[in-house]
Amino acid sequence: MGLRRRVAVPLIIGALLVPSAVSAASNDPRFAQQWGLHRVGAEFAWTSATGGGVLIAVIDTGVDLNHEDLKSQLVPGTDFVSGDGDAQDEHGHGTLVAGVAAAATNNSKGIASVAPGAQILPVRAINQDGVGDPDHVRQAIDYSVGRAQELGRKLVINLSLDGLNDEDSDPRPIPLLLADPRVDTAIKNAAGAGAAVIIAAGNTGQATTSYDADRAGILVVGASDRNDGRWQFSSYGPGLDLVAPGVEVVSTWWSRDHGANIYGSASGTSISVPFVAGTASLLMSQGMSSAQALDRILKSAKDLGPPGRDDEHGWGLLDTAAALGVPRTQPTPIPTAPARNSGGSRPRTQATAPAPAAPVESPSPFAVPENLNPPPELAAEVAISPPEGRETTRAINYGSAFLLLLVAAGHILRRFAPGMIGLR
Ligand SMILES: [Ca+2]
Ligand SMILES: [Ca+2]
Repeated sequence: MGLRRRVAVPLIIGALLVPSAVSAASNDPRFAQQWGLHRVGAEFAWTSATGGGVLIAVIDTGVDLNHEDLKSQLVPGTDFVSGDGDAQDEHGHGTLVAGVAAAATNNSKGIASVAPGAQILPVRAINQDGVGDPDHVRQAIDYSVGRAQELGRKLVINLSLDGLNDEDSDPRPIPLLLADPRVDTAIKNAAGAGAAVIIAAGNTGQATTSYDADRAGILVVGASDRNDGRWQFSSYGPGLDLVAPGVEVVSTWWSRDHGANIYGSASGTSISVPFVAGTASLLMSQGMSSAQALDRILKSAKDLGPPGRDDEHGWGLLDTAAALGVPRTQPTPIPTAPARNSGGSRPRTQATAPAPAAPVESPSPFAVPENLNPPPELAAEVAISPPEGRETTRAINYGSAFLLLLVAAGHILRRFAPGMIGLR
């Protein structure tokens, strides 16, 4: 194989989820399923800030502009893929990312988010196949800076994108986005203009080097699991700044085949990034600069692994509550829409039906390796770039729970059935 330098959205997507219990902190029906949100203590942070006045640019596959749990959160964005100004998601990835950061919260629909008072700027730079052009990403970054200035908002840029393996480079550096000089320049210009830029570490599972020692205003985020360990496919190394929940994270979703207002679960460093982007938004809404916010995020992270910074976990696990200086006591409903405790149904299972992430061979140098759409026959495979740079690709199949979940049939949970498939 020759050089393959593309951008990937490191994510594995699950099936639709049935609603779950109601919480005192939020009446969003899936709130109880949001283990990642609880792990970082976001609901406690809402007592201090919700992100008002901050724009989170989701530079991705677009966002479902009509999603019930997102549409109130959006400001008009654009589309650098088709150039038609319509940032509608045609893949699903961007909708998942957007929901974690800033889905409408306490609206009795769907999920809660880290920064419900922030607004989302949807910018489509990755196409329906998960493939993008670095120049589109560059344009999207520049555009986001301009939009934030136009709107008088502080800016956080969510880049749940990653270069796929640069096979001429061993070890692979992170963030590989900086390998493209156009994207590198745009990111650094944005950071220089006061934006916080949050980038996925990638899902290679490999040790990496750091691309660039000078990453002021930029954080590189890996994925942690429910046990607060590094997710096995989360890239790591000296370029990693911290980790955030990235396994079976529930969020808003879009799929061409599964109707409107859907939800899914996702695993990957892509879905970790918006936890950090949301937290940066909370801090910046309190008047911090991006530099101050990112510094606070690192200093308040919960140390994991060997004491102090280490290459597997960076400075540790994002702790949104600690970053905001808020104790993890009984959360208070966010002020905009008081929560009500209506008793709710029992939590239901969430079938994680990871969807395929085979990196798509493309003439374009950027790609998203996730395919979020479970095929109609209810079986899919997930491909994850393997550790050690081998040419094998781990594949995961999922079972037939998908439609059963659609009818909320109860406690149905199909776990991954591991398999192997060779790709490229
Ligand atoms: Ca909601
Ligand atoms: Ca540590």
